[in-house]
Order: sequence, then C-alpha cells, then structure tokens
Amino acid sequence: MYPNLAAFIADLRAHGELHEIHAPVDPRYEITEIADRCMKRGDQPALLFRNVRGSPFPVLINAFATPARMARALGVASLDDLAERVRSLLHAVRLRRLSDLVGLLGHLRDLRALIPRTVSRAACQEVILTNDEVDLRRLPILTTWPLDGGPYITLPLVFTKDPVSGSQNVGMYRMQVYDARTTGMHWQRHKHGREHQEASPAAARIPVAVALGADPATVYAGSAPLPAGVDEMMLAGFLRGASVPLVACKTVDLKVPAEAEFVLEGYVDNGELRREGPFGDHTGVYSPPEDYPVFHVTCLTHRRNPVYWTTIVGRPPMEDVWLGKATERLFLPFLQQMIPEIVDYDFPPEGVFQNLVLVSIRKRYPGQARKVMYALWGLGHMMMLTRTIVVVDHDVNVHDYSQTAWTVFNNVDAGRDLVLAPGPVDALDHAAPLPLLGTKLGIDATRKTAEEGYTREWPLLAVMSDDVKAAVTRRWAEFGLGEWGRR
Ligand SMILES: [Mn+2]
Repeated sequence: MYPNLAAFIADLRAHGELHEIHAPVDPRYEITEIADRCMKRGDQPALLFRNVRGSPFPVLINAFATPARMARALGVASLDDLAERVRSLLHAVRLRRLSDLVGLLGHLRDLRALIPRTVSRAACQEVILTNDEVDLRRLPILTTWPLDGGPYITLPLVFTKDPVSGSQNVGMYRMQVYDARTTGMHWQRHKHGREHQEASPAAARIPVAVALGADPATVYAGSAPLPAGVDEMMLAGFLRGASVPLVACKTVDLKVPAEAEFVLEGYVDNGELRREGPFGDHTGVYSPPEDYPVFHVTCLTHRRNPVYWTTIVGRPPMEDVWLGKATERLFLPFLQQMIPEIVDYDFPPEGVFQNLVLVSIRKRYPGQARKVMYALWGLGHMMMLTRTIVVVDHDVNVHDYSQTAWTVFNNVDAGRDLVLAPGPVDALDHAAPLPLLGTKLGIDATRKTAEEGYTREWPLLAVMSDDVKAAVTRRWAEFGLGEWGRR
C-alpha cells in the first residue's frame, strides 16, 4: 500500500495515469474547467499542475477520476474486491465453533492494521508556521464555480474529538476560505463533527485539526459514512493493510496522519456563526448561503515540498462518483447483514447519491419490496434520506442501467407499485417543498404474484435457449462477422 501521497503519485506516473502540466494556470475557475473536461471524457489521467498562479505548491486533481484509479488507490484490482475483503473479515469474526478461531488467526494482520499507531516525528511537521505566519492564501485553493462564495477546501480530513468519550472522528466537510486564517466549517446536522460541537459547553473552543493530502486510503476513509464512534482511521488501516501512523498536533490535543501534506490546527468557537456559501455542489446546482461555524487556524504545518490534493464537485459525473462507488461496494456486506434479501444495489451517478438507489432482492413473500424500502429509509445516515428507491428481482443486474430501466418500465403499474413516503430529506434537496422535509418515492418493479393480487400468469422473459447459443458460438466463424460476437 502507499505510505503517502508521493508514493501514490509516483505509482500513477509509472502506470501512465498522471499528466503533469507546466503551463501557468489560475486556481480560480481555470483548473475546474480543465479538470471537468478531462473528467467528462471518462478516460483521462490524474492531473498535476506544477505552476499555479499565486502559490508555490502544485495541485493534484482527478486522482480518483476513473474506477480503475479509484481501485488502485484502495489497493484492489476492482472496486468489487472491496466487498469481498469486507465479507471475508466479517465471516472470520463470526465465531461459532472453536475451530473458527483458526480462520480468525488468518486475519490477524487485518485486525492489527485497524489500530492506528502514534509516532513522534512526522513528515507533515517538517515546516511549522504559527499565528501571524499562517497564510492560507499561499495555498492553491480552488474557486470552482462563478457564483461560489470564495475558494473552498474540498478534500479535507477534519479531526475532532468526542468531548465525552475522547474518541476521534474524521469527516470531510467543505471549508470556505474567508481570509488568511479563518475558514467556514460546513458540518451539517447529521455529521459527527457537528455532534462533537453540540456536545461541547456553550462557550467552548472546540479543538479541530485538518489534514490535507495523505495516502489515498486515508483520504478515502475520511469520506466514508461510518457509524458514530467508529474511528475512520480504523477503516483506513484496514484498507491499507497497515496501521495509520498518527502524530500529535503542535497546538491542539488531536492526532493527525503523520504522512499528510499539510495540517491546519485551530479551533471552532462554539456559538460563532458566519455566512457560508453559495457553493456549486455535487447536485450540480448551487446550495444557498447559510450560517455555519468558523474555523480559526492557529498553526499550519506542512512537508518541505507538499502537494495540494483537491477535487471539484458539480454536475455528474465528477470524481466523487468513484469515491461514492467505493463506499457502495465496501458497505454492501454490512447492508446485507441487516437486510439479507438484498442481492446488490447501485447508486447511478445522475442520482447524485441522495436521489436514487437501485436495489435487487431475492423475494420470498408478498410486499417484500416495500419491506426493503422501509428498512432502507429506516437506516441511519445517508440511506434514510434517499429520495427514490427502485426495487427489482434478484435476476436484474442493477449496474446495467438499460436492463434495469427496461424492467422498471415494463413491470410497474402506477396504481399498485408506487410508495409515497413523507419524511426527512437531504439538506441539498431543493425539490422538497420545505427544507429537510419532503416525500420519498419507492418503486416496486418486482414480478407480482397471486398473493399480491396478480391472478394472471406473470409473463416469462423471451430469452434464447442455451443449446442454440452454444451452437451459434461454435459456428460463429462461419458467419464472417468478426470475433466480437463469439462470446
Ligand atoms: Mn464518523
């Protein structure tokens, strides 16, 4: 696994997955436009801008912009392998017999890797700047869209500590840069950083540390929707296959990844709010300005030659599609533990995660598709906010959008198969009549049975028989159509 960002960049370069740009570029809008064009083509390398106006530091972007690169970042050949790794660990820790202990021993390395280790010297503290020496404007922080409220840090690992239990949390919350030493701290209502703030005394200064750029598994882990109290650095360790080295901050009582590129140390004053936004968000529309806490930076540490790693969001597909796909694959085994009839699920990019999930189930009893919808809306975190849930039978490949759409359009009777569910919706849901409260839609596109009131015979799929398929494959060369159709 990659010990740090430099190792990841070197590996991308070695595999022809990195393009370096020496021409001068503007961090306001210009990098967005270049990165967006590359992203929308779908097959372009990561971009390393060496000459960014107004900053001595290079900018890395689009490092997660293809599924292959996202998989490489997490040390697997394909994102599906993530689910296999999790499933194998879950299986190992389910001890039923003494002999199962042997299986668990095989996973000792995985288990040890979960626990971060503390180091005393760290590359992220090679340069230390305090108070007046800190100037965030020297960092090449991008301004993405024309109406954005300012430059935003978009890939930060925000470290906070639970004031009661003392355990650390890492979250990824956008940070609008106001001036040399203050930023916004956009932790929304259901985020763990916000919970730490709300659990702190009214006038407290809440210590916060923000790591920018680390090894890719650690950066990904900061974005993962883990349950409260579960340290994101444990997930990072699992993905890396080795403990994450952490170092104590210089001015706040928090530990951050020792191999980070930059670390911002400081505090959020409980009670202080400032207008934040607008921001062109991952929905592709601007989220309106709102009041959010303010982060005061008291110390900035960095490597001697740091790279500023960032991303942009906007109309999909953007890089965050692949961060989300990694989460989708990684969490499938957990979802299946709670809702075992789920065969697979898929968040299409156009659904921007909160708007649409396609789910296939092994249906055994009437109304089961609805049970699955209610179960998903009843889960914590992101799933409960999903605006549309489409449920299909187990034999539909939900990653094949053509097959899924065809199935839904073919099978659904609007009078019978739609579920309207009033409830909480995402803060970024602009369609809902009220902020945070709206109506979700469930679509049951499974085959209906007599128990469900469908008394005719549900029609069979018109598919070719195996013997004809085999004969055509065998004789394919005779037809002179080329190799493509041999299958
Ligand atoms: Mn968390």
